[in-house]
Amino acid sequence: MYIIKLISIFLASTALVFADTLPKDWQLSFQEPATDLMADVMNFHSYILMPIITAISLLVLGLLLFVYFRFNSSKNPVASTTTHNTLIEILWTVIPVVLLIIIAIPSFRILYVSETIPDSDITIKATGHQWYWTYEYPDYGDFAIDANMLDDSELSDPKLRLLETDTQVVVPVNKVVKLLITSNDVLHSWTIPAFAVKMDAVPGRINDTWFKVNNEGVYYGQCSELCGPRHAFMPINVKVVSQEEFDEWIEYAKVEYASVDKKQIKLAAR
Ligand SMILES: [Cu+2]
Repeated sequence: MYIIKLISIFLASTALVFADTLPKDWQLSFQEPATDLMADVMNFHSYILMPIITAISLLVLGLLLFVYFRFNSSKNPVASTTTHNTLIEILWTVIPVVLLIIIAIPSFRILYVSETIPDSDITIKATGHQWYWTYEYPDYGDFAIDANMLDDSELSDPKLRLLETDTQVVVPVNKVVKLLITSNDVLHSWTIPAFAVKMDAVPGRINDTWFKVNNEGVYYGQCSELCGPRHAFMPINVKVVSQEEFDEWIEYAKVEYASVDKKQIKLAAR
């Protein structure tokens, strides 16, 4: 068990070494978690799944090596004719069942938390299009924001390739954001790895999920449902700011992204 503990500490530490909101060269593990949910997912991975997977792999490798050396034809010229062993057969049925139960309990807990939306402070609606996302803030009036990917020539940092968009989803820090997700054409998926959010955008249907980000910063994700030839070019970019900055941004956004009232245009044309 000591070696399993060492391995799991190593795996957890790799996640810390590569901590950032962007993927890193040679990154082996998750991005730093930005939500409590993602921290739970990472702990589940590092302290339950990885030790079990590692132990099973080592056990199978050990058994293979044992059989290879102990029962090769030079050491064991006359093969045994044994066909059944009740005790071993019961063990190799019961042990995997117990392991699956050990995995299932924390897994279902995380699934329940991710599917149960707490009282939300703000609601955002995301609509997937081939190939960009539109965001609406129904609590704050009638405006919509299109977020298109920036071309390589427009980037401030080459590391942001395929991640940076011209407009950002702005949300306040430490607030429960309820996200409604739908699509205008084909299946897309709204994903931010650091939030543990991945929700399909389905035409004609509204899915919902939520996140509460613990730290200010910019978080990146990409469409995660193969949606067509430009699937890789519809990234997601969430800027998490203080409540004051968010209030200021909302005032700016209401004017900057206001939808054009067609009645007003008609009246003006008369
Ligand atoms: Cu897509």
